[in-house]
Amino acid sequence: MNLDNATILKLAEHLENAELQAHDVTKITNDYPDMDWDDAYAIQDEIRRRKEARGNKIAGLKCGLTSFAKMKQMGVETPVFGFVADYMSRPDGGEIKHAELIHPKVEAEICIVTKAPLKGPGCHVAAVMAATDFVIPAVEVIDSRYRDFKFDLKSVIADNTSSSRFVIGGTMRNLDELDLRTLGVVLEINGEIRTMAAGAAVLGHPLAAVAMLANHLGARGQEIPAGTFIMTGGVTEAITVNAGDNVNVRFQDLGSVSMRFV
Ligand code: OOG
Ligand code: MG
Repeated sequence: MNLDNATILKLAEHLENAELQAHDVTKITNDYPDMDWDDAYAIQDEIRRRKEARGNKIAGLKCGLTSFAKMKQMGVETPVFGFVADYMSRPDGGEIKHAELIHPKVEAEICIVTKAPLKGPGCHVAAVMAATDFVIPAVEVIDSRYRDFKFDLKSVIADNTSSSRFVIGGTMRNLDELDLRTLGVVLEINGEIRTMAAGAAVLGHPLAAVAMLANHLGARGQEIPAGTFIMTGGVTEAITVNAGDNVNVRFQDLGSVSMRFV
């Protein structure tokens, strides 16, 4: 760690305020170029602590920048991990207030809920399969607090990987009824197809992202508890949305997830 505790607390407050007040900020690595990965996750952990102290519950964990399309879009090569909180959840088919956000984008995600704890190091796809209770689709609304959605990995980790809203929908299915690699996803906005992909776009297999998350947490002495909702990361690039947009994502074998930005 290169930042002192007072700076970690200050940056967490700065970034969380930007989230809650929906205003953008400059990339924090501009002012703290020596910041390292542990500093970045320590800032994210402090944002999580602030939310929990306020009574918010952690609703799930997320993997980000796991698909080739997203890595290319953001110009990075390493996945990142974050969390979603209860107040970020919106119902399937519901409304999302655009004015509460800065410059939101939507992305389609294959998600799971675990039925057993997962602990790295050494976690792999088969271990994740054994611990998967069911698969469920979601749409994540990401909203980087950084100006023009431009960041580097350390800045985006500190900003809780741009988490802002999420919508779980469709149908839950058992893993043995699905092939997550060939599972097709079609993202439509206002009835127009904007992007599409298959599950294998996420690290070759979406559950590989969960194994990476378990290994990431394991290196820090933590595990994924049983009953955790986990988002494996956008399968396609993220798409900018405006007020008035109707978003509908069709997931093969898992139904669809929709929302309207107002
Ligand atoms: C970082 C969050 C990425 C995903 O699914 O790839 C993410 C960002 O692109 O702002 O949630
Ligand atoms: Mg995401």
